[in-house]
Amino acid sequence: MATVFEACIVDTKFLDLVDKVAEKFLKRENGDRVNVVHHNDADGICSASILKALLESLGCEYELICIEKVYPAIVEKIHESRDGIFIYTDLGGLAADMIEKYTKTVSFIIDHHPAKPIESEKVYILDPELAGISGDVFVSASTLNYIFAKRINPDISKYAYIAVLGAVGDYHDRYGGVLGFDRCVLDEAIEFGQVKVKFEGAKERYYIEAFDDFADNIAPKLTTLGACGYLERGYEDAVHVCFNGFNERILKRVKRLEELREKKFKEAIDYLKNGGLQKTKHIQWFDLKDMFNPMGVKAVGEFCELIKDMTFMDMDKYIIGFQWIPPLVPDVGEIDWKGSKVSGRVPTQLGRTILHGKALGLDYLIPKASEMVGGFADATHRLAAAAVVDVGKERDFVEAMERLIEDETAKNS
Ligand SMILES: [Mn+2]
Repeated sequence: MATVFEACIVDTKFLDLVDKVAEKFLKRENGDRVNVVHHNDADGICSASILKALLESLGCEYELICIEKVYPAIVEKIHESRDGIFIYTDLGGLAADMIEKYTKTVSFIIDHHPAKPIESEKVYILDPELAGISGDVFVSASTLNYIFAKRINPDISKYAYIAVLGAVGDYHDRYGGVLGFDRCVLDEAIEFGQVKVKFEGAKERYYIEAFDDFADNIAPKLTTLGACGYLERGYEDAVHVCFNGFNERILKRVKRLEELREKKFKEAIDYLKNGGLQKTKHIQWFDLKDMFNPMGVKAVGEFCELIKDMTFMDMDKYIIGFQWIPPLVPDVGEIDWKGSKVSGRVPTQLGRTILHGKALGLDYLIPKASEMVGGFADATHRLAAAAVVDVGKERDFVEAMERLIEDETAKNS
């Protein structure tokens, strides 16, 4: 039977990929335990929730493992103590080689970030980017998981609204409304009476019936639970919320975490204004070390975003922030590696120069610079990017990035 997706899409390369990976999964999943490794923001949490619904419907034994970043020490630790098969979701697209190295059985990567293809009997990637479709614009990880899960069990359609929440969590409504495959899933959610659309000026808002609230109010709370509340396992509440809505206890927790973030961000701004902000020719950077503890490392990215246009910042310099990765990962245990998360952002003015092609984007600079100091880039876009490096390599990273910019400037002059 043709689904709504097939009916409206000319190029079926992506749907063929869904079929191929779903078949591989069904072949492997018989009785095996399934370990779901997912990201800790709203999209990652919604992805995990959709997979949880699928795995329960199949009667699988499963575990949800929430992580912030993919790096060798954590992947090794996840695989060394677990049997069964693995699904990495909303992360891992660029880490297929690393994941293959530690996989004894089979790993699936269901991600919408840029991915590196791999020919392997152990690792299978489902990623729209590998079919020439932008995962940043047209397919959230939760939409992708929804399409995958529904291909295996059509009953998953009762959770279409969770995919809408994830897409909004990743700001896929930034052009006025969700697009592409996100839109196909939205249409299903509307058809099944789960979601209604409200038009507000030039923007659509998605009203989620089960929550009696809008997706753009709900999704940030899921991210707060998962990211600000990472070390206290707030993501477990967030998964619960996807199926049951908020209750008073969880709303209180969200509020407390929002207040914690506000206090920590104020302290960090004071630190930057009082000598914490360092400058090179093209870069302004800072190292927060464990200043944001007990918040997860998404915090440094949100912080860069918050300060990027503040008056004490230079309008024409790249922004690089570092935050230590907590050595104790709640679902995984103590990690035998000291890492620092790198967040890159740009002030709006420099952003315009980059979009006009007159300055290098972070999608080039961050992966290159992290490679030069032995680190790993993960999520990379032109105006926002992240990586991990060894603690102690922060200054080397900034110098490497500065050299890359200098080389480019010399080429063009
Ligand atoms: Mn995502």
